[in-house]
Amino acid sequence: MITEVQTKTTGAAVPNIDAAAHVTGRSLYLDDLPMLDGTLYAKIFDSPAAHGIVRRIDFSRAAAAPGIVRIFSAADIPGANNIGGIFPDEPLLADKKVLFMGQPLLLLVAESEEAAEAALPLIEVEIEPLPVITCPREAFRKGELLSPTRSFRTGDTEAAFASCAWVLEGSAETGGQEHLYLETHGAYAWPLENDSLRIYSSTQGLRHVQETVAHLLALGMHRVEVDVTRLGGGFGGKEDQAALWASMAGLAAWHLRRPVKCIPHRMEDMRMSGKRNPYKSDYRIGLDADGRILAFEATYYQNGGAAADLSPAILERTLFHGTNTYAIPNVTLTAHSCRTNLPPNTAFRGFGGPQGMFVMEAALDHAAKAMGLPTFELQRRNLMTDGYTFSYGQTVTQSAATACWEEAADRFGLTEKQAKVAAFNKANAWKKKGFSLMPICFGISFTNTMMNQARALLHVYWDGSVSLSTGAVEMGQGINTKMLQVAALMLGIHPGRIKLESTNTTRVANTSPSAASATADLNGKAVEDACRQIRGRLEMVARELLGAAEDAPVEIREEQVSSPGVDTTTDWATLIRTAFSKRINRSAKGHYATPDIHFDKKTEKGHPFAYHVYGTALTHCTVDCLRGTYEIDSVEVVHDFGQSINPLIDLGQCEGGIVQGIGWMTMEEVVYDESGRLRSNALSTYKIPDIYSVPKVLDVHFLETEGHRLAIRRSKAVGEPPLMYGIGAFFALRNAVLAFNPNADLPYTAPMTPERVLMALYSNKA
Ligand code: LUZ
Ligand code: MOS
Repeated sequence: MITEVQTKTTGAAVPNIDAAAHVTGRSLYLDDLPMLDGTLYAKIFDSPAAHGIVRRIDFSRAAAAPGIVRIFSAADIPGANNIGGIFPDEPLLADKKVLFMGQPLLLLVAESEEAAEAALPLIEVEIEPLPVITCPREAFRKGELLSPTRSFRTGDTEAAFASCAWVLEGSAETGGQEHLYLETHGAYAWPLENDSLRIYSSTQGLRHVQETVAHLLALGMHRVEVDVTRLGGGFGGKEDQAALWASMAGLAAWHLRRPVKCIPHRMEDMRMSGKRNPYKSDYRIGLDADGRILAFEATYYQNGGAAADLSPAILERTLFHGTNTYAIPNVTLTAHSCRTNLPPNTAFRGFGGPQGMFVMEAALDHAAKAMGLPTFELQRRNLMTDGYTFSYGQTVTQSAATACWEEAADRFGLTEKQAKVAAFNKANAWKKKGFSLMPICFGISFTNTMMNQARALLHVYWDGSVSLSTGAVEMGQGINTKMLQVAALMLGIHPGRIKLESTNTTRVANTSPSAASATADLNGKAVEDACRQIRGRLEMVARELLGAAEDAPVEIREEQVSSPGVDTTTDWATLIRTAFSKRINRSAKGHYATPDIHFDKKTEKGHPFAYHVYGTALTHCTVDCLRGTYEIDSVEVVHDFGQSINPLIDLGQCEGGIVQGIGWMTMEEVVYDESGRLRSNALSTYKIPDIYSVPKVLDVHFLETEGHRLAIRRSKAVGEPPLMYGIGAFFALRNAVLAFNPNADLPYTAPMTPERVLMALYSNKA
């Protein structure tokens, strides 16, 4: 398959530059940093109650325990006791009131991690309980909103419903999802001279960490340097929430003037950190007799947890993706961000988009079943084409929705496979197969226009080697390899000459988080800008060196510098040494801000996305109807990568996203009990996909396409969109259950765990 990928796209199959270090264990993660003498360890004491008033907290015995250096409480914070990003509504250390189980109350700092852990049970706390809310609908009924309700509207749904041949309504639910980055959260803070700190953080968002720590300590941001080499995964979990751990380490290092490490164990990380927002939603869909959707309404109740975190932004993306890839003339979408007594939920690959798309797919499936049509017929009839205007005002251009769909149906033999599934189900009493199609459409850009900017810093050294810093964070997604490719292509030199530096706030400031699938586009275009500046200066030097005319074009390719019609070349190293002797600047700072995008939150209209990414997945599964267990037989995809700059890396992102999406839709079940306690608090109780649950066939075909001019080298963003193919697994499984028991009671509630499947197989709809 990889050979096919290579020949079918323009990109180079440059291996991930981290690959060798990863497989030999030499890549450096936060906890691999050499330890400074005198390093202390910080442990968080977190709330044992989900909601209540702190009546008494006594840490005198813990403070006297061996190895304890100091215990910090909210009173020790010199500046703002806040880690909230969008709203300042989340204290670093709770004071009088706790809002979720796992909320930090105290910070223990000790000479060793063991000493800190040993002292934790010596802390005494009395919390007067208050009522605990875990359900977003209940929170909504009680007026507990994290941010104002938002609505996207186009056309007139009420009038349209009156003229529909079919109107169906119902509810849909999706669960949370634990990020389960292989590397947990963490930070290592070093006090520096002149009232400064350096923080090594496992974060996707350096700016938020820098700002939070600075303001916590009542410092200017210039006194806090944040450095990131790489993360062992982020998936959105470290977009904003990394600020907690960095603030803890920073607070202690600041007071004690010693280096402090704060890295949670897996169960602490799972207990204290937020996850993908669960949603409960209602929908109403209206269609004409031919199955064209005339009207769609949805109301989303987002489970935000106890503080806003990124939930209001996530809510916005739910609205943007509420109609997925369908052209619907009349739309009303309403979204509530609801405050519950759970850890604040946060960004997770897809950022509210998958939650919105699931509701749309549930409504379509509901309608198809009522009309006696295969769901894919309704999906196909409603695919949007160029000229459709989304409820938020952006008009579709370069839609690849139909192209992906038709190619998938053709290439993977939809009609034959449909017949095969029917024949299998006829021949087998206790095993049933199901399949589904899942078309996706995902908008690329931060929905907050301001965030769509990036910078890069490039130095060419005396020997012609190159140092490249960007605002992008490498978290396993291969961003550094892509940035290196962009620079090598732009400068016309061998990739081996270029080194990607750590991400550091003193080299590239005011970064947007590596998120929104936009990191390669934004930072790559900033790299292009820096390279263009350097090339412009070098070309003047080259003309002189080659004896070319003042306006002659100069080529730098494969390290050779030439000019058409000039009978000589020179090499890159010579060019650079000459530039040096002529005292030409060989450093550049690149900047990029996505053009053409805007959004007006008052009218809820605009053009928020640089472009959209499209694709279609065909998913097959087999259910064991005695046991309720199942297997995903195949996921076959036609995906719109544009002109992939690195098909190997993009394929990896696609495969990983699909498996993560299937996990969310099928086996990953975040469970909090009524007291707000996380029951799925370890890998023994929270099941993520393993090698056995990966689809046995995972075939990703690259759509032949032009790409988009706002995508880096026309290579479209790939981080998040493939996750939503996983939604297809839910509907494939649902169809298999219905093949066994057409009267099964099977609400649109994800995840479709084996337990749910087993109960449904032998259930009866009232
Ligand atoms: N983060 C963010 C994101 O702040 N805004 C977004 O639109 C977004 N989208 C996806 C992932 N993270
Ligand atoms: Mo909620 S537990 O759906 O009111």
